[in-house]
Amino acid sequence: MLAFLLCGLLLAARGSVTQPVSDQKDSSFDLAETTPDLAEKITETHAKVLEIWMEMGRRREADASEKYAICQVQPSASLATDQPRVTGLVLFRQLSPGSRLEAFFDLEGFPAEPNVSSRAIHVHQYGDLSQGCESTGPHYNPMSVPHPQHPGDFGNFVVRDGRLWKLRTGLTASLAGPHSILGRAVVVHAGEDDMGQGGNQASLANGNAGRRLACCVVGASNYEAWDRQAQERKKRRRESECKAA
Ligand SMILES: [Cu+2]
Ligand SMILES: [Zn+2]
Repeated sequence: MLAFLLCGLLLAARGSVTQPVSDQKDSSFDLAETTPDLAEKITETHAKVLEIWMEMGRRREADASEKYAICQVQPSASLATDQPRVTGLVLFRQLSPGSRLEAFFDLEGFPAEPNVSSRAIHVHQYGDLSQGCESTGPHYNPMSVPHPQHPGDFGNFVVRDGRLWKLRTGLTASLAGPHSILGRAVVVHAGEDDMGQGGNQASLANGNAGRRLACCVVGASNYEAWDRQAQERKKRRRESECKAA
């Protein structure tokens, strides 16, 4: 791009100074000597183009900064003693402010039922765990839309042998901008999300996902936890490929 602009400038300069000297036998000339004003203008323009180019580069770099977040899931403080105590991690990565969010869920402590079950996970409005997960408020809903269109409506997750281990990509929640989920809560529910199909008011507010088992506050982090889980996922994939072979 820069090379193209400079070539354009040089050609324009040549075009404008070639005409008056076209009758000379030797057409080579010193631009600065022939038209000092023009040479100065080209130098100025060159400097301006270079400055714009470097500014664009700086903005690109700033935009490309990846964001990471971590949420350490703990059983709700207000949970009855007969309820499962779910713990674990939810990790987030966003490659640039405008890109879709990736989230990795690693939770354990669900009842090890013989059948596979499904549990809802959402982002709730407040990062307030003072009354357990009950004080995290309703679903985070900055655009005042019905469930399941909230940015933190992560949907249902399959639980096998009491464990949930899942990477989700293409999520609309964000770690940047006015609707960032940083400082808000991730809530793990006892039931399944009806995805707004329950036919009642609650379905369009929270998907009738049932009791709040566990929760955490989303905090900014560096890349390390994300990279560790990526390594672990690679290792597991290799192991399952070896078993299959
Ligand atoms: Cu919820
Ligand atoms: Zn929702």
